[in-house]
Amino acid sequence: MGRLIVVSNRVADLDKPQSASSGGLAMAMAGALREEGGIWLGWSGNSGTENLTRPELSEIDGVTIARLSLSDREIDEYYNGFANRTLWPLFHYRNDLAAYEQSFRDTYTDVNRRFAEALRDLIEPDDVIWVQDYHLIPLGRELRAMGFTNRIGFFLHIPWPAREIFITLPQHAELVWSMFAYDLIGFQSRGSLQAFIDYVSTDLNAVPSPDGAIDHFGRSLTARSYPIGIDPAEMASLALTDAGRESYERLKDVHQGRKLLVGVDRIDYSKGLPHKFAAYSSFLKSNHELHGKTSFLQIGQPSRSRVQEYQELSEHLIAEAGRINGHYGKLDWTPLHYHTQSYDRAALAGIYRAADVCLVTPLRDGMNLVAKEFVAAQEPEDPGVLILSQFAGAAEQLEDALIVNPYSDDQCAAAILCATQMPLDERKERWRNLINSVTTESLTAWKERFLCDLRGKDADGSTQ
Ligand code: GDG
Repeated sequence: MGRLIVVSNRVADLDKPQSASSGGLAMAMAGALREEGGIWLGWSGNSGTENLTRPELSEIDGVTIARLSLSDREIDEYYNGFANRTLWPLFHYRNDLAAYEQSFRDTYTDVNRRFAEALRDLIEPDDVIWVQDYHLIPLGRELRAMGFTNRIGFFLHIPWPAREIFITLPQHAELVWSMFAYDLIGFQSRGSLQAFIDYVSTDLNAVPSPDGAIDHFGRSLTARSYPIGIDPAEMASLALTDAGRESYERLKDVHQGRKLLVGVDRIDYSKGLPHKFAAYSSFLKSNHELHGKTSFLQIGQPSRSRVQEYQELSEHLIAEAGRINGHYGKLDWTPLHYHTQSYDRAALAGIYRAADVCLVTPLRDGMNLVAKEFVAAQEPEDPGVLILSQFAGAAEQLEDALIVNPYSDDQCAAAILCATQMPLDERKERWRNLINSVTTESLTAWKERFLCDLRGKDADGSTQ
């Protein structure tokens, strides 16, 4: 069996697996590669003029890590530009925020070509190549142009938007054309897969077969949904480490006699943080008798702080948190604790375990791993309640959460009330169903399903 080569924008610090800087994708890929072995290529996170075409190689846990540098201009135009100011907002239904600058698009293409060049000397004939996420959509096309006939798969970690949104991207046709270089494309949810199929059937007149095969541009691409998961046993045991117990016990001690609500998000407009604060404010407004009996700890992990919208959001949230505490706080009660710092994963697991309610209310999210991590860290005899946005991919699987529309303050406030009052029997029953789903659709299951489908195709695109 050929080796696995994973390519993503960034590579994680495999030697610091519990570090706070590792985002959802990095955590997921680190777990998958550790089990599988192989090569992981990505940007080092540094700017520089060295290692631009020849990646710096190192070996950790049987995985070869290949790190590329980007120049300052590339970081601005490819990473902060086309990836995070064009595709990210658009794919999260914020086409009002999407910037369409030619230089962004050109540098995005150039950097994808550079990633392909960096791979040229690493690829052997039997290798399977698995490209991750929106930063690298055209990479498969670049590799095909160099003559590689290996099996190449692509997984999109963020939502694929509805056709009406997607076609506002001036280069939509070119982007989809480049996707037909892949043998297999994975989406997080049935909703995202359906949106992609709507596009190819409407704009390309292509009709997918029942198993997801789409023939067009002289190639056969298979498109399916592969909901990403977590390692639930790891999360449960992290909660019981010394660091996990310490954060758990501190919170239990400080919030004795209160219901503790918790939220954990990157500071990103897709995560719906202002709406979440408004919903909590509305809950406080209509439930005076619960003042002093509920506290909300929101962890906001700083993110993409070189992009203006993120700076503005960050300032807005600090002001809102101050407003809520100024309005509702008492001498012995702070209604909202808003922490803009990162915790290591064990501390985070302890925080999840101490929470009575977890609020996961993105306005749009490919999957959302926090929802699954919260479920995995619960105590089976006294589990907390998950409140989950209907617009997170995770809502397709975690049906026993309290599913809400994050745009409705009233609905979210009602869900907070319901969650804080929920009887133990109902909490246990909901949690049993949630943990079943998190355990069955784990990170390992996700990786194995995708790689099995990717490896199960002949190089010419026909199914074995
Ligand atoms: C993208 C997609 C998809 C957060 N704060 C801290 C911290 N985190 C960790 C969480 C979780 C991860 O970051 C966030 O993952 P999400 O899935 O919630 O969101 P994105 O970063 O937007 O991830 C998303 C994901 O890719 C995977 O495919 O689910 O839809 O947008 O693991 O625990 N970790 C630590 N300290 C923090 O303060 N250590």
